[in-house]
Amino acid sequence: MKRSTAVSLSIFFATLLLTATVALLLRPRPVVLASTPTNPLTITVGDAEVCAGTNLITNPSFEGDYPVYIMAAPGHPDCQTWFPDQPNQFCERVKLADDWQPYWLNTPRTENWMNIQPEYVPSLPHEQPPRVRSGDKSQHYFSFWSTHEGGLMQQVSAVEDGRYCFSSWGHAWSSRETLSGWLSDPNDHGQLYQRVGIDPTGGTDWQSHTVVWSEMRMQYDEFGLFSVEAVAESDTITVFIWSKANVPVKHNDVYWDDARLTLLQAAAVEPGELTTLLDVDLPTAVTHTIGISLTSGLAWTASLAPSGTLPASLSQPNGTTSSDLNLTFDTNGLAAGTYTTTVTIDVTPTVAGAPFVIPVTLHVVPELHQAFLPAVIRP
Ligand SMILES: [Ca+2]
Repeated sequence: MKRSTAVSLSIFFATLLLTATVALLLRPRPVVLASTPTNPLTITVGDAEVCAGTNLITNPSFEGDYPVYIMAAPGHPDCQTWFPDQPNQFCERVKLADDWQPYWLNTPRTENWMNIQPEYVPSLPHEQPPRVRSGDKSQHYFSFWSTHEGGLMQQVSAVEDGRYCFSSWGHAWSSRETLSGWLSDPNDHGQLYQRVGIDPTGGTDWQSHTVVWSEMRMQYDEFGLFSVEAVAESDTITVFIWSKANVPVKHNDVYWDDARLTLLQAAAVEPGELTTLLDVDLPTAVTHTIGISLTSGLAWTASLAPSGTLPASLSQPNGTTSSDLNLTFDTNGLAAGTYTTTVTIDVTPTVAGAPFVIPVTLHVVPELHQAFLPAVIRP
């Protein structure tokens, strides 16, 4: 070998080594953020829904035309408009299923791969492995060579004190490089976790301490079910679908389909109290109706306080469906005065608000003047 050829080859291999070293150093590092959970990688695929009952979610299958998301004013700096005089409401990277709202963490961003706004797109049936569980689409979002924390939410009307169950099927594709079959790499992935949550107060802040979250886990390549329960504290609740990719690998992609929100158990009793005013000279029989409404699987029992001074009776002592319960008493023979008792309605298994205690008061007066009315309830 000529000396010049040997030198050229040395330079060539040195350049090759330098290029490889630089490429290795410049690749996105597997930086794991402080809050990374320690759960092992799990693939859990169930086939049964856990939230029984009527689905209260609008567009639970994440269908629709997926237009560019227009954020409510004042918008967000990540949603740049084309014109500087317009608010930042045009979220070009966010193409969403109808009736869902996006949310995402936007800080810290001290590196360009940190906490980006995920790119939201529809996923279609022809993709492999299957990314759609039902219908024509699922909600897909991803962060490319970057991390994210965010997802989707929806506000839903609720029965206060009702126990709700929220679930959604989801999975992720997380891998440093593109493997055959577009599968996750179990040895080099983004530490991508998923979970679902409910804010029982109906707020839209996914970082609020009031949000009740399911367990989080890595659910790669196959749909698995995430679910959580919470008792509504308002007439609106908010459901959240969440994911967090901790390592900025090439593919941090998330897919969600078939969300369910159901009212598991709730009971309500009306009215909250009963008051009657009667003339002692006009004795009469009185019937009040108490409305009991409850979801299936619950039973109720009703009782009168043993120490009550009002001699009353109930039309039935218990039931297993929504019922009208009649409370009856007769003022014949009652002297002028105030008589009281209490109706207690208990529910099993117990639900929020139970037992329901209804104070009952009867005023028997010597001369019932029209001036008393309509301040009190007459039978
Ligand atoms: Ca779907």
